[in-house]
Amino acid sequence: MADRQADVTSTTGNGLDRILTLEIARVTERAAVAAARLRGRGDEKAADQVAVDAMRAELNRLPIAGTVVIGEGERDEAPMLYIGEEVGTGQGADVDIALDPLEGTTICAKNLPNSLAVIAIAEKGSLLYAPDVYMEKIAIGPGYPAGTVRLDMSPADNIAALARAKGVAVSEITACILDRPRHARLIEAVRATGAAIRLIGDGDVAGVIHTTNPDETGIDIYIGIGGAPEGVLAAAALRCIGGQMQGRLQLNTPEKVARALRMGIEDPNRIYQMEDMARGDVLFSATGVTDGNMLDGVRFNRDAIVTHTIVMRSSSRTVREIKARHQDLDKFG
Ligand code: VTB
Ligand code: MG
Ligand code: MG
Repeated sequence: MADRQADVTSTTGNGLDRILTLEIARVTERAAVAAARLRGRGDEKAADQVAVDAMRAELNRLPIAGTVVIGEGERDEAPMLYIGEEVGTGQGADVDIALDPLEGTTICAKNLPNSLAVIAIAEKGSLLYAPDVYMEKIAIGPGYPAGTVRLDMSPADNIAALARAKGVAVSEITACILDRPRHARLIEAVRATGAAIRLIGDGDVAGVIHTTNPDETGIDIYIGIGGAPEGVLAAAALRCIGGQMQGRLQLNTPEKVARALRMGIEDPNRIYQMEDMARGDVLFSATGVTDGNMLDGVRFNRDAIVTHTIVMRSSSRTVREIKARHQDLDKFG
């Protein structure tokens, strides 16, 4: 019996236990439902807080000895799910966890598309321990030759290379970029190529994931500077679905360089490949909070709460979509 239990959560052999693949769906489902109750109420902090509380409660039921390595901020700054917090029952595999209980708090508060509850679980030591700074990112979906896009190429060259690899005109490429003043030059450079831009208010984890299915989402490439934690989460997702991504931390002050160094980052200018940000076996789950291009938001029906989740595992490259009808409504408070 003891052996059996150990087996259920072992990280040996094929990586993380596959049972967790389905278990983590519950974690994002529950966070998404909590946040969705506050959709469109204009209160991002409240929505974020309920998502954090809900995610933590469900996470602590998982048979893992988990450590949050990408979380809601460094200790003392965030009340819960801070970097270094231990989660899970403590009985089970030692794993690292990256999470964002509500990715796109503003989107949720305004009830705009693509806010998500997200989590990634990986073998100990296999996620990039990134400080909460900005990261420059570039990502495309699967099916292109390795190195098609690169952070050390100009935006115009990247768009041209992608169009060539896809076999379409540059004008048929759509880039997803966060709508920020810091991207004024990037936006200008991409527009000058003739490509289209989907400007998003927030939510670049979704932006990166959307590149994996351009037929459905209309997005071919994600470019620009967003949060480093969101970069690691996006890399974890792409490891499972397939695709290419690079990231470079924006360590532009001595204080940030020092903080990164304390987290083990010695070269502040390093370009990280997707595999450097999320190695080994990785499990990823995202549940839609608001309606989006890939996932529906939570529905509160009379007799059930309906959630839409994508769960995946890198070692098998399995991608599952789970539409769940939750009828035990008390569970969600
Ligand atoms: C992005 C986006 C997030 O932060 O990472 C962004 O994906 C970057 O920060 O949803 P700024 O808002 O400061 O530009 C979010 O918007 C919030 O986590
Ligand atoms: Mg968050
Ligand atoms: Mg976020």
